[in-house]
This record gives sequence, C-alpha cells and structure tokens, in this order.
Amino acid sequence: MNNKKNIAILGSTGSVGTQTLEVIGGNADLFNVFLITANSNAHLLIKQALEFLPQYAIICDESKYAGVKEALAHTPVKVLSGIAAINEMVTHPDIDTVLTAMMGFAGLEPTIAAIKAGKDIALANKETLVVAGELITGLAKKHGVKILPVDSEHSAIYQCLVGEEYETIEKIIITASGGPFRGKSISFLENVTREDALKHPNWVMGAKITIDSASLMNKGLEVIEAKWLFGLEADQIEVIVHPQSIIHSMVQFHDGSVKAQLGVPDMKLPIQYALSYPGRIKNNFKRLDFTSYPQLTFEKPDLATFRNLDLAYTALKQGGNMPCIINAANEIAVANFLSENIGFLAMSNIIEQCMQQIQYEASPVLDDYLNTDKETRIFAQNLIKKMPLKALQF
Ligand code: MN3
Repeated sequence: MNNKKNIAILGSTGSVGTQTLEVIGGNADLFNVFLITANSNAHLLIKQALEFLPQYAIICDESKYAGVKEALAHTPVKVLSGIAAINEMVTHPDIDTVLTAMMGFAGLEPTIAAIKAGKDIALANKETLVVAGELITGLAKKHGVKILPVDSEHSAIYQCLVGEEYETIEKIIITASGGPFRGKSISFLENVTREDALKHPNWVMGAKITIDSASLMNKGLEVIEAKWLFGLEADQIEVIVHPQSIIHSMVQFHDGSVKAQLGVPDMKLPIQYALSYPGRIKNNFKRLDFTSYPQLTFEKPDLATFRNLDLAYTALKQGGNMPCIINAANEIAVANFLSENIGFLAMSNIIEQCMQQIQYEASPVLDDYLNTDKETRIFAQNLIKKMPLKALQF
C-alpha cells in the first residue's frame, strides 16, 4: 500500500462524509479510502464503494445488507452490517486515521474503539466530545492519539495555536453566523417552520446541524467541544456573532494579541487540514477575495431569545452527565421539530426540563453516559407526547 494514509470514514453518505470523499478523490496520491460506513443510505454507499473501492463498506441498517452485498458482489469490497461491525473494523491495523462524521450520539462507541486501537481521530462528530469529553480526551492521551477537529471553528483555533504555548492562551473566541433567524424576536420564532429553519445563510450542511445552527444549539455544543479539545474553562470560551462567516474563530493570547483564521466558508478546507495535519496540501478551492467582503461585522449573541446557547453554558459549568443530557434532549427535540411535531421554541423547553428532571451524575463512566442518553431520550419523547398542543409551541 506504499505510504498513502488509509482513511476510515464513519458516516460517508452525510454532508461531511461526501465532502471528505471529494477531498480524498482530489488527492488519490496521498490518501486511500479504507472503510466507509452509512446508517441507512444504501444507494449512496454503493455508489461510493463502486467509485472508491474501499476494502470495507458497512451498512448499519441490517435490513439493507443483502442489497448492498449483491450490488458490490462483483467488486473486491467486503460488505458488512451493523454497529458491532463498525466498532470492530475501525480497529483494523491498516487504518491510519478515522474520520468520525456519523450523526449524534451514535459516534461515541466507534470513536472509543478507534482511540483504544491507537488511531488518530479526525473529529467531525462534535457530539462525541459533548457527551463524554473527559472520557475521550483521557483515552486519547493514554493511547497517544491525536484528535484533529474537523469542525471549522475548532480547526481555526487549532491552526491559530500552531507554534504557540498552551499556557499563553487567554481565551478563544468562537464565531457564529447567527443562523437564519439572527436578529429575530421570540414572537417571530413562535411561528417559524421547518423550511425556514433549514435555510442556512452561509453553510450547506445536514438537516440536524442546520436546525442546531438556527437555534444556536450548534454553537452551544461547539463551546463544550472546545472546552475538551483545548482544555479550557467556560469563562475562557466566548461566542461572537459574525454573520459573514469569514473569520472561522480566534485565539487571544495573554499579551493581548489575537490570531484569527479566515477563509470562504467551505468544509472541505477543515476536512483537508485534519487529514493532512501537520502539513498543508495545495488545492484549488475558492480563495477569499477581501474586496468582496468590505465589512466584517460582530455582535453579541442574543441569549434571551436563543436560549439553547445559554443552556449549553449552564451544562458546561455543571459538568458531569449534564452535557450528555442536553445532547440527548436536543437530538429528540430536533427530530420532532423536523417531523413537525413541535414548534421551534418548544425545543429549548424540552431540553431545560430534561436538565431539571434527569438524575445528575457528577463523575460518570461510560455506562452512565449510555444510561443517561437512553433515559433522557425516553423522557423527552414522553414529554412531547404529553404536551398539550399549545405547550408544544411555548
Ligand atoms: Mn462548526
């Protein structure tokens, strides 16, 4: 296999997964796709397997296994199915880097398995660090693996920190576009629809993260993700709304100097950096033309209207299993908003009630996270079922 880097892509059919394949496709001399996985999108998984001929293709949904197997029968690609197969195959000795782009809590177990097997992680699944940041960063340290952020804000901070001493960080400043409802009032948000929320001004992403961006929960999850990635305290992590999404985030050092990383909004750049780190690869992605952006503007986030960001800071300060609770509650809330069972503002109420009602654990271990996640999902789903129609909005 010469010295190409073998990459496993967990969640290859999602937005980050497909863009990762684009990056690898443009650098076939440097990277080899070793393993791809999909939750249920068998059609796209087959198409990707035919194009990239990975050693393994895994479909999580076992009911689709036979179809995928048959479609790839004439190729050397080995087809497997189920989450257990993913947890096992990410430990394959030939894999160098595992890029985790599965959606939500599902990313946790395979990430743990990969770290224990000594694989570097290109982390696109922020929920993994939100839910179990202490456990994951502890394991990464123990096994000597790097966790390279794919999230654009964290990639920006990572790039700003190259060559710097950790002790000199005063704070980091995470930028937020503000999403499609920036500047709107509570009364406006009462009536927004799924379609309104899915219209992100700057980034093209999957449905879940797009709703999280509209509610600012995405920024809340990113604040928690940053705490663990960079070993910071809550008061060292600031969020600032920057609607143009040109500055991807910043670091302020203890001499007052601020470093920023800039570029046009395109996930392919942070994906490529995570795969090529510590090097940089020449590419022909769109370049930033400063004169197209004569004004870069900044404003404080509106925490009274977008309560999710405030709830995330609360969870971060409380620690323990609280971030796991908000993540699970949010996944259920977003799924129900997407299927039009609840209104936009109900999402924060569901998360807040779960934070108050689910048993708090100060020092959770893996089983506690699994239990908290499960319990919170059931509780949140029941809450939605029992809610009177009007309460679903408020
Ligand atoms: Mn981001």
